[in-house]
Amino acid sequence: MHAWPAPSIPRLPGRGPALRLFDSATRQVRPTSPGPEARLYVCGITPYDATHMGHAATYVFFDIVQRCWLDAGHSVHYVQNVTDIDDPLLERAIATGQDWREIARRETELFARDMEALRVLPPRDFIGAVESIPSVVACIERLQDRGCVYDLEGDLYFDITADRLFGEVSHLDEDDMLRLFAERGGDPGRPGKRHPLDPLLWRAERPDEPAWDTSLGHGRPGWHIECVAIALDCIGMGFDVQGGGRDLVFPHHEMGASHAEVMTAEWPFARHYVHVGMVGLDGEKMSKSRGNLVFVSRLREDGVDPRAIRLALLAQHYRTDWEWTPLTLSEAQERLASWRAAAAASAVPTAGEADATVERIRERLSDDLDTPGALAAVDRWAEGVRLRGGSAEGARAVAQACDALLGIDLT
Ligand code: 5CA
Ligand code: ZN
Repeated sequence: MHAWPAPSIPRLPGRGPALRLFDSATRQVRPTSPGPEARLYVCGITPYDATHMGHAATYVFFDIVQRCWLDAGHSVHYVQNVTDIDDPLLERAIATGQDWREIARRETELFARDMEALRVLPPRDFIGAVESIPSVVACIERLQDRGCVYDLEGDLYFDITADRLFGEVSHLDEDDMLRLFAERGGDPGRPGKRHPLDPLLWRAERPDEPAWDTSLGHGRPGWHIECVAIALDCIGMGFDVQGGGRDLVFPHHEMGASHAEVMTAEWPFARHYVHVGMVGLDGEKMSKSRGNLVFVSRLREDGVDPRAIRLALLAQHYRTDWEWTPLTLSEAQERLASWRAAAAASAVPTAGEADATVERIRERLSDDLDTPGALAAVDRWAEGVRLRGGSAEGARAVAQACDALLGIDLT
């Protein structure tokens, strides 16, 4: 698949500090320690509807991860999947009478336009589930060689008892696992399974469902193995960060780690598992199935500046759950106007203050992506310029840092 065009990023003088991030598996903020090339996998969309603020928050925060690594002197190999075959897509196709492929194509294209408008750096590899079917099949065959796959009426399941470390990502007790598994696409009650939590690797063909002819028979991939196959193909075991919204901690990222570690007999799948809090509306998680959505594309159509949308997201700490309200957007619009006014100012030289602001942005972001702290530093600088004036040189330095680190172009 083709991702979207990359925005340009100014290079800042000096280097940013090492990025520290909260890892769900070890439940602490730890330094990331990438090699010259940092490896990032973020779970992508299931393209059956437009990009809502929850999706946008997830991709904008991982965009900050990438920008921090670039600023710290790493190159970044960023991989993102598109779950372009799965139950929700087929259900939407039946409900609307459209072809599932056409829905997936159209919504993926709209997502790319939204990401471009939000100045999100594109992944180097942007890979659909359908195009990764041969890799998925190879992964399932490797798991079969390990003796941890069983057949139930043609469907293939992974035996979670093969993984001694099962639970290492989510640390949930079994009751919570069972509840979340049922809520998030699992089938704990299916008769004949060895363990209720065993996840589906391969789904045999059903009437009126698409299927692919493979050495495993006629069928389609399960969900978790899709991300494992794509990640291992593109960036291999032990990559730096696997990311997504918090709804993916269990079962998706738990199962992915389990599949990959049993398959390769290596540990870990990812060195950090990083999760963005849920964005809600009216007290409920924003989701396609609940229908309580604010879409990026709708706001753009209404003429909202995408930079204000981005600033509205960055005003939250990525780990907290929060609600989108009209005030979230109006505050971001005011902030954007104040920053732009300061960036355009050029009077008394106060370049020192500008340099301190740039260092403060770097320092706040490297501390587990404290975007509210980084935004407050720019607010203080803009307020200083408003009260006392500022130099053109200082304004350029802060504007470049806003562009490079926060993805906000103040021109
Ligand atoms: N295709 C799978 C991942 S492999 C999937 O979860 N697709 S999705 O379209 O449902 O979500 C895309 C990304 O947005 C995921 O990382 C998901 O965790 C995140 N996400 C979904 N809803 C929200 C929300 N309300 N708040 C924050 N992030 C969300
Ligand atoms: Zn995924």
